Amino acid sequence: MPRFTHAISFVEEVAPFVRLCWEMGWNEANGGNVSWRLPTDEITAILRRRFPNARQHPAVPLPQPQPTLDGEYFLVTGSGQFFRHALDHPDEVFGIVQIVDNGTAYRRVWGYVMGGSPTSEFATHLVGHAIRKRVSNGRERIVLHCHAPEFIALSFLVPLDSRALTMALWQKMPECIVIFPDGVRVVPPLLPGTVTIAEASAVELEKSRIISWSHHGIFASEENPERVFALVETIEKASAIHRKVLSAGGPQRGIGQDLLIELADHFSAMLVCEPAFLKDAG
Ligand code: 2HA
Ligand code: ZN
Repeated sequence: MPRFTHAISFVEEVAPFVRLCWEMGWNEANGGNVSWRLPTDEITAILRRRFPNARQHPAVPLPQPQPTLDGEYFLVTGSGQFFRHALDHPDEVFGIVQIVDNGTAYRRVWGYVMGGSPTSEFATHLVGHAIRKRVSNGRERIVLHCHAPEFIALSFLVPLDSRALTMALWQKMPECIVIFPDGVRVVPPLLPGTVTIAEASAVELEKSRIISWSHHGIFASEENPERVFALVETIEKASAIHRKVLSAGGPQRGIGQDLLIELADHFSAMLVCEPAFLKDAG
């Protein structure tokens, strides 16, 4: 495959991952969305240099003000856009917006060339960004929402309970407790794109980078496209193993509590936080 290039380095970096999400079967048609909080100095320099005559767009009010994100720039997939088209039509699939007016509105600054606007889930993404920016001291910058099939399947098979889901996944592969010690936090089935699901998600995002929108998909926060992809990939792999095990009659055993404790100790330098579910269970 020829290397993908783009005038905006952030589009060049994220678009191949977005396309890969479609290839993985995680983002059919217009399913899913991604938003990336860009470093302000870098993106303003790029926009000034590459698009000096960009037109000023009007401010659009946000349903939930986010004062801690005022002034921030976000690269966001457009409403109704297909992940499959990320490499062929990046200027349609993606746009860049800036949060303005003390966090009460956004305005488009680049992209969405066929018209359009950020994803219908943008308000929820901003809730996620505001919380995870604070909790991670600014490390986490990108939110990815996918309809990962094995992960969704589990919401029909296991209790809608954060501990039960997390333990089931941790017990399937040694990597899991190391890669997501914060666990997966479950949000009940709620209407997508609403303030209600955003508020329920906010409660869980205080505790983990990863939430399950039950019967709908995964919503995960990380530092950059590579890392958020790897996080979802690992969770989806463990979900597939768990689903296979359930399909074969259910687990006869799992990676035991002692080995989970050893794993968390041995790789403690790599963990983003203490594995709270493990400690509570022990
Ligand atoms: O279609 O995935 O959650 C976009 C979505 C809504
Ligand atoms: Zn969705």
